[in-house]
Parts: sequence; structure tokens; C-alpha cells
Amino acid sequence: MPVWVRLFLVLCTSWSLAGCAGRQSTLDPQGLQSEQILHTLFIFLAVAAIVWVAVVIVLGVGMVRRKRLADQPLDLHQPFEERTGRVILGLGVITTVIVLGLSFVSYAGQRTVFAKDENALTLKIIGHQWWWEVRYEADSPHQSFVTANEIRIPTGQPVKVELESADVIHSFWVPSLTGKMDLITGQKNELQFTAKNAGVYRGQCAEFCGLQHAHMAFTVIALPPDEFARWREHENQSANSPADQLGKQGEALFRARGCALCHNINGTMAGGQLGPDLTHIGSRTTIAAGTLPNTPATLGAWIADPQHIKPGNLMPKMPLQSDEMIAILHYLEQLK
Ligand code: HEC
Ligand SMILES: [Cu+2]
Repeated sequence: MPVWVRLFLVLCTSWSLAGCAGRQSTLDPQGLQSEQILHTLFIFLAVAAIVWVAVVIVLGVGMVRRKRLADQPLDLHQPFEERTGRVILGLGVITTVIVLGLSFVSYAGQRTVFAKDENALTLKIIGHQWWWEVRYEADSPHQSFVTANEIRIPTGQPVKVELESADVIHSFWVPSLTGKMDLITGQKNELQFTAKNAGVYRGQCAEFCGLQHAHMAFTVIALPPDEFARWREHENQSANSPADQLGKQGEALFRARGCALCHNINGTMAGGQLGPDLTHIGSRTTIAAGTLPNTPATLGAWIADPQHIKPGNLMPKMPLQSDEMIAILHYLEQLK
């Protein structure tokens, strides 16, 4: 085979498969449920491909072996009619068997995907235009906390998410871990999944929910169970008190400039509920629902003008002097 043909073939396969891996892919499953969904997809694909190839072959044979028109087209051809009838009957039976078989495969797959485990870690997730409220609730309120846009889970343990919406319909989708489920006001939907491997997976709102729907992503971080327990312990604690003068100024300004009306910071006077909880904002990996990585620069840019970064979102541009902004930024950065 000439080199250029081989090169062409290699490029064709590698390019077409290059999009299949990664942290947001149904074709690179990292959870028990997504694996099952991929199995089901492959079975459907294989059966459909075989049927398609068979149809194309028969069509080809029919075209090549075309008969001349009979002299008397209206004459009955008894043997031919009988054969045709048998073929149609046979194909009808095969079609029924295939449809029933695929229904069974689909049903069996759903039993895994929608299986319920009583010991699952339960989270409540509330969709907002355009961010995700994530509530870890335990029997004791001291063990319960709220975060946003970032879901940490232990590997190997089933996780149940209870899905609700604060406004319009959203849809929870982490392709690497499981299928989609809608978040609807006044209705509680549930979805369970188990991450097999530690890693960082990307989720995305999958139901058009308004202007910033495309910027309504989230991160799922699957951690080994002991690491998850440590994180949970830390997340339970109130926010760090600011260590220096500038931080203290920032904390006071956070209240004085109205941020506290919309944002909660545990252990402080800030108790607003309209925006994401900021108790540990300094340790989150992204801001504004996965729109930007969380760095001092992006956090500063967000506070300075959230409407520039995410036009139409529900945090207004706050009138702040530049020294006030620096103080608030310095304060938020310490909330690890
Ligand atoms: C009217 C309510 C409101 C006020 C006032 C407000 N915010 Fe927000 N804030 C929001 C909302 C809503 C979001 C989520 C926006 C989105 O991602 O769509 C948000 C997001 C944020 C985020 C990103 C959080 C994350 O996890 O992505 C930070 C940081 C933040 N606000 C800081 C501030 C600061 C500092 C102030 C005061 C200068 C402030 N906010 C004032 C409503 C408000
Ligand atoms: Cu949405």
C-alpha cells in the first residue's frame, strides 16, 4: 500500500475518534450507568448495521437481475406469488423478533441505569438560571452544607441526586457518568450513578433554559472515599476568618456593598439566598457555572462586571471603587 494511502487511512480513523475521549463523553464511560448506556448503544448500532447491509445487498441484487417485462403482465404467476408471500412472511417474523429483541435489550439496560440503592449518598440539586445549587444534606444540620456548580463524590459508591428547579426546566447531564434527567419546578426527579474511576467530569445543562443556557455547566469531581470524607469534613466548617487587615475590610465591604443580600457565607452575617453559596469559593475550580477557571484574575473580572462575562445573568454590575474591589477579592480568595 503506498505511504499516502496508509497515511490517509490513519488520519481518517484518528480524526474521527479524536472527539470520543475526554471528560465529557458518552463514548468514554467512567460510570456504571454510562457503561451500560454505551453497551446498549453498540447492540442497537450493530443490529441496525446488519439490517442496513442486508437491505443494500438485496437491493443491489434486485437491480442487477432485473427481469424483462412479461408479455402478459396481468397473467397470474401462481408459484411466483406463493414464493413472494413466503418471503414477506419470513421477513415479517424476523422484523418482529428484532424489534422484540431490541426492546428486551433496552429494558434490561434500563434496569441497571435506573437501579436504586438504599445506601446511596444523597444530594439535592436545584437548577437556577444559570447555575447549580448543590446541597449535601445529612440527618444532623451540622453535617449539612451547600455549595454550587461543583459536585464532589466518592468513587465506587452510588450517588443519588434529587433534582428540582427554582425557575424554568433545566436538565442534568454528565455524559461520562450517566444519562440525562430534567429538573422541574414542583416535582422531584431522581437519578443515581456510580463513578468507577477518580477524575474530573464535566456536566452541562441539557435543556434550553434562557439566555445563558450554554454557560450553565458544572464539574463533577470523583475522589477516593477517604479523600472525599476529608473534603466533606472541611466543607462542613464555617468560612475562614480573614487573616489580615485588607481581608477584614473586604468582609465588611461584602456586607456594606450589598453582596451579602444575595450570597451566603457560613459563619458570617452574609446570608443571601439568591446567588451561589460562597463559603468556600476559594477552593472551587471554576466560577459562574463553569464559564471561567477560578483564578484571581477571573474572579476580579467577574466582580467588576459580571454582565460583561455572562450577559443577562442575575448578578448585577455592582458600583465599586477599585480599592473596594481589591479588598473584596482578597477576602473571597481566602475562603478556601
Ligand atoms: C442581586 C443578587 C446578587 C448580588 C447583589 C451579588 N451577586 Fe454575586 N451572584 C449572583 C448570582 C445570581 C450569581 C450566579 C450567576 C451565574 O453564574 O449565572 C452570582 C455569582 C457570583 C460569584 C461566582 C460564584 C460561583 O460559584 O460561580 C461570585 C464570586 C459573586 N457572585 C460575588 C459577588 C460579590 C463580591 C458581590 C458584591 C460586590 C455580589 N456577588 C453581588 C447574585 C448576586
Ligand atoms: Cu439550565
